[in-house]
Amino acid sequence: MQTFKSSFTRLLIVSYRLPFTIQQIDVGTELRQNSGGLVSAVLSMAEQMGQRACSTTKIHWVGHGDTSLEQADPATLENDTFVAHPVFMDEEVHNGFYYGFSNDLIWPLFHYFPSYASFKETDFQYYQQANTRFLEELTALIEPGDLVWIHDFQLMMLPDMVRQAMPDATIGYFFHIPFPTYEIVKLLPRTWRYLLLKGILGADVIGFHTTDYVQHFLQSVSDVLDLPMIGSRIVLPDRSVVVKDFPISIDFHKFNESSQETDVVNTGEHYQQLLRHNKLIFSVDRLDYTKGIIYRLRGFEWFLQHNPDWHDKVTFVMTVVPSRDKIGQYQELKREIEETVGRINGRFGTIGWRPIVYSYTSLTFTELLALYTACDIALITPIRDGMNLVCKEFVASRHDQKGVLILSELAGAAQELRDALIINPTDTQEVADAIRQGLEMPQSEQERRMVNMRKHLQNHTVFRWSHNFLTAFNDVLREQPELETDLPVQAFVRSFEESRQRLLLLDFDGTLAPIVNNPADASPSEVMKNVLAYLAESSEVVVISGRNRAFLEKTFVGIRVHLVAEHGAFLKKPDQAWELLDLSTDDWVGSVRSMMTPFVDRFAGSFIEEKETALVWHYRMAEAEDIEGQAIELANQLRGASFSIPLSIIQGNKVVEVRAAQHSKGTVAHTILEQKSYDFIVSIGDDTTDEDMFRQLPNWAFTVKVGPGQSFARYRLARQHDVEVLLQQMSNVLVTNE
Ligand code: GDG
Repeated sequence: MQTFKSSFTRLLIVSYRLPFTIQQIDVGTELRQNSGGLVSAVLSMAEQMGQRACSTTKIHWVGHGDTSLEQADPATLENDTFVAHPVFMDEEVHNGFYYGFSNDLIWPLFHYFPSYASFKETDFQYYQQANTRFLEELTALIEPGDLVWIHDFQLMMLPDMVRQAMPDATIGYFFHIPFPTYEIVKLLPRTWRYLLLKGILGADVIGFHTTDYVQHFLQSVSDVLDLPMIGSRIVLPDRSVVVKDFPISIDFHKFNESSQETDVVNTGEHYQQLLRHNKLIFSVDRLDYTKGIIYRLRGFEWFLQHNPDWHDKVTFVMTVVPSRDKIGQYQELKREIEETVGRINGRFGTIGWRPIVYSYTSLTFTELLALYTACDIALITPIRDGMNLVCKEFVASRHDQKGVLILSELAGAAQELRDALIINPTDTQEVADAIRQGLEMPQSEQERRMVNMRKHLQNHTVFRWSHNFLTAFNDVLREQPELETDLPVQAFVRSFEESRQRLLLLDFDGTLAPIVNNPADASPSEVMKNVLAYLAESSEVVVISGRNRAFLEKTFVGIRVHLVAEHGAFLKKPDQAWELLDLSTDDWVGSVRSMMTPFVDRFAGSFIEEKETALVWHYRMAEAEDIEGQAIELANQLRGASFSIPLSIIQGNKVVEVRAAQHSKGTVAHTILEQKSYDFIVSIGDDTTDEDMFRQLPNWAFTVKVGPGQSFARYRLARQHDVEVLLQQMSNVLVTNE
């Protein structure tokens, strides 16, 4: 597997936690590695880099440092792979930033526990101050050619801080926990959510574990910052940001191989002996309410209650790793876990059998692997989890291709490990059923599932994760490209060039002319006017605007374009007078009546009412069972049919009403399309009123939305200026052909 792009001289990782504790020893200090999801992932990556390590390729890691280390000799803060850069801050700032804002607000909120979230203005200030402390440490460190990779929810404001301080820096940001839907983000005060999202957007590449989290993030950015998005890029005024999913993983070979080592095998056999060769269920997680430990216990209890034949034959080894247990909520959770374990063991246990072997401790790597390999089921049931590496490690450890993974659908990993028994952790019965299914699963099925999952993990390792993240920087555009769009420009221009009957439907404000404060001052650039004049010689160019007739006439004087004023009420062809577009024709009435009549015939009691401006099918008195379905059917038939003018079809209370549509950009587009048959249509607009126009066009037409926001259009141009560039490219191709 390839590693980094050599274009980066050094890698600077920034995370709340340093990947090692810096411990006082007799003479000075030394670095010792910690455990943890992020740590495991980056350490694996570091190991790979370390194989080719020389002093210049060391990874610099900036992370929070205990104040006791302030006096440490910097020379002792490095090992063969890393240089550690501890960030120090006042205890009060740290408490508000870490325990407060990060762990008491963002963590519960982003894991969908809003009732656990504590919103404190002072904590937000501490969060800003702490992020600034990280910035200060970084500023002293960054050199040209460095890649700065910032991690996780504790440092959401840092990317933008670095960007402001060093506009040319290359910055990556990875978010390790779930990014929730906008409904959750919206619970944050307006300024906070604005500053947090803006903070993240300081990066060049932003990564999440799953496509869902990416979508949620983009939705929040769109709602809060209203920025245009082109494919996987968010377009800012001076640069664009790549946002993508990068599912984190593990070092497959490390788990596959280490699990076959003698001490692991011996420890596993020892556990099996101690537990009288019962079937083993295993789980390990940090003490946290997101991990679903109580639900898991309830699932196991339900299983025992309904499966007495399994009593005495199965043992659940449940390890909870101490974490944050100075916080009241966590102490309460620990108490509840211990009470529940006690109750279940008391209820089902016997002198010779303890159904749950619970420990509140952390395991050595050997013990962890021994349990991964000795167990029959890994029971991983978080209520929310960004990814969850434990389940991946379990699968990678099963070189024997045995064992069953029961996995919560609410863990990011469930998107990848489809051959697990996927459960919802709050569904006690489902968990219990999965336990039984897992215990009784034939070996051949275990193997089939395990082989598939192992294949996936073998191909999607942590090296691939970091590699993909780093290569995403290749897609970063440091300078705004000439044309920022997802339109297949070449194919588009070719199709324009090859067509004979061309129609260009163009909105005015924000499309042909930049938006300005005083609407009277809006005007297309000279370049734009020339291009329009040129295109109008061989194509039908229609400017469709909400503006009045006088304004449009004055603005486009001397240019032979068609003008549509007041959202479709008036049309002016070149050298002709303005005409009022008449929507009052009742040509449509006969056709609509003939579509409604079969329904009247079929459903006794229903009838057609003919109003002056509308035709209505009433079915209140009809008694057929599926009458509502029939009403939908009629409305669909009407919507699918083509009439002389656009109609509005409304499904009301026991009625289907059809009337001529009001003037809109859609009605005028419809009228224009009726007049001629075109073989090329492009429609460009930035406003919600342009959506009516997009909807009226055939699905092969090029409909293009300018700027941010939801749209019915197939394509997008990021900025108004891009319209000019696109139209220029279209006119260039005609010039070349002359
Ligand atoms: C975040 C997200 C995301 C656990 N207990 C022991 C032990 N561990 C190791 C495991 C695994 C790691 O800790 C836990 O990884 P997770 O993925 O479950 O979660 P977090 O560290 O909380 O982190 C999470 C992760 O970031 C990565 O992006 O997956 O969703 O919350 O490696 O093996 N290791 C040892 N003894 C233990 O008792 N030796």
